[in-house]
Amino acid sequence: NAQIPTIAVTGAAGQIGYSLLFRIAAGGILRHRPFRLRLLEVEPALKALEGVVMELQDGAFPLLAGIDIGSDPREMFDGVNLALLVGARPRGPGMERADLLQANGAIFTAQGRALGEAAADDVRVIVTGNPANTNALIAQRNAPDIPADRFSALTRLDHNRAIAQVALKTGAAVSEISRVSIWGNHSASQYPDLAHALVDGRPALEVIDDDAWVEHNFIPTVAQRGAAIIQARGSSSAASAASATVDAARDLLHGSAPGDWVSMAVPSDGSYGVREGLVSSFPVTTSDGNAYIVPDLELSDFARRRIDASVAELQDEYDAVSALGLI
Ligand code: NAX
Repeated sequence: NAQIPTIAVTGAAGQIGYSLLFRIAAGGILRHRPFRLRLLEVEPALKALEGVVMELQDGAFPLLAGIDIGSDPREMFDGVNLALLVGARPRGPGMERADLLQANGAIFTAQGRALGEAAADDVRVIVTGNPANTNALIAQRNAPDIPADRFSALTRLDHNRAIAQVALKTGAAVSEISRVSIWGNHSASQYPDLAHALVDGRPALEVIDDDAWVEHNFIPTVAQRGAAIIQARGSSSAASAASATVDAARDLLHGSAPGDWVSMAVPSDGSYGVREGLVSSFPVTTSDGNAYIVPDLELSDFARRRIDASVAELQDEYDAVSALGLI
């Protein structure tokens, strides 16, 4: 039935997939209408994925109208309205950054092309797999028939981590914290920014009243949270990454909260001096599947330097994948 929306998830047999699929199935993204899932994995992981499908069936989720699995992106992306690109090649021991970009380049050029050929006209694409910004850039550039602004990379986990740290510091409820921003790359160079954030309607920096904490505790804690979780848990953040992926997709389709914004890495339109086309994180409002960069925020010299440094890293990645012929 062509009426039923279809959500594709790649890397569906992985760690994030194991949390993500059940959140989606329970109505985390499309909340009131039936949908289908298309799950893409590499061939050797399809058997494990069959087990996940059995568990999804056993959830008896009322909105889950059907599940297909496969290893051919062209088939799995056929007619999809939302594609969550989670599967990626992790950095192995002794792997140089160029090797990582090349390995992921092979995945995201193929998936970009397949999306361009097969996805529905209204497709939206969110890339969670790392290096997320540059993987999104590669997919986008290999799908020239899909408008560039349909592609984004996930920095919502960083955004949520920033809210959590402010809640812990101030004792405020998460729901009282708004207008937190993540700028730049989803990497340790990102700039988590509280300059415009509010805690219960008051400027967060006034409520916190501790600039040293912001610079020396908040920023590094948010930017290096992924490493801290690996250290503690012995494997990388998965449930929180799945939760953030659901948040990002839900807000993209249904809209960010009035008076608030979210963070997403989107192809730059040149805003805030970020070179046009680079997929960089900005504060954005969302509605009906579109993200709009929040305009006219004032940036301090410190913010400017931090954003420029992270964007320089994105430019390096851009130059590297360009030299490899991936975009
Ligand atoms: P896993 O290694 O558990 O799962 C990845 C899955 O992707 C595997 O099952 C693998 O077979 C599959 N895969 C690989 N190549 C594929 C292809 N060409 N087509 C379809 N599937 C393919 O990793 P997991 O912990 O689930 O993490 C997935 C990705 O998310 C990683 O790249 C990870 O670095 C990234 N993350 C991104 C975050 C973000 O905030 N943007 C945070 C969490 C996470 O680190």
